[in-house]
Amino acid sequence: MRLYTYHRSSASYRVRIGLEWKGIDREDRFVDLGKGQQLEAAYLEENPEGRVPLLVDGDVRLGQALAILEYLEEKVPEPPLLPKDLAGRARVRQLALLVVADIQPLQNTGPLVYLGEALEVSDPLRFQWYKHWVHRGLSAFEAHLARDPATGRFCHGDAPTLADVCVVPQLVNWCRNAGGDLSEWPHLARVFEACQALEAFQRAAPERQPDSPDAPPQA
Ligand SMILES: N[C@@H](CCC(=O)N[C@@H](CS)C(=O)NCC(=O)O)C(=O)O
Repeated sequence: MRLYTYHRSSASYRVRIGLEWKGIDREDRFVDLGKGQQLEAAYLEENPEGRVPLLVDGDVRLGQALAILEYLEEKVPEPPLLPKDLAGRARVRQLALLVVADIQPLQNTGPLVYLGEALEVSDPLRFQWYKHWVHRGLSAFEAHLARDPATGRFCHGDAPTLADVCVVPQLVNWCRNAGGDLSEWPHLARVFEACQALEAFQRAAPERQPDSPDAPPQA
């Protein structure tokens, strides 16, 4: 499989976690969002959405991290990232979508750059926008974890699911951009710690990717 990815992309990070969790080998192709490579003709040829991630598996070519993760789940069911029961699967998808549909798009590079360059919104106001929407979304996520007995060591039960796969990159992004404090969200903080102890999550981390300036030297 070939993954078009960028070390700082939280959507790519979700897919990297899924691939690592399932032990699926991949070949990385790096798209430098900092240099705008996602909007260059060569990449738009690969993915007309102009975003990462993109997974290519033979004739299958998929953008949208959640669609990719569901594809991987069906192709390589073990170890699973969705629970066995119908209600559990729906809850996990709800939590995943809270990040994928309601938080990340409002703080994504493209819209933030547009706010700055086209609408001339100042950096402090753009940061206020970022903090407002991410904080609101993560607070809703925390409320779900706090009130639902299905929450376990992880977002749903005692094994990671797509909910953890989606929320961890968003939390890493929050820590990087907004000071690193998760103390107001104790359930999220606990789940985050449980995930970060797992090798699959560690191997998928931004600073471990070869395109990161913090990457360890390659053998
Ligand atoms: N809904 C998409 C979002 C993908 C996305 O927003 N990717 C970001 C990086 S995290 C990107 O490529 N941004 C570049 C841009 O918006 O120009 C998914 O979940 O895969």
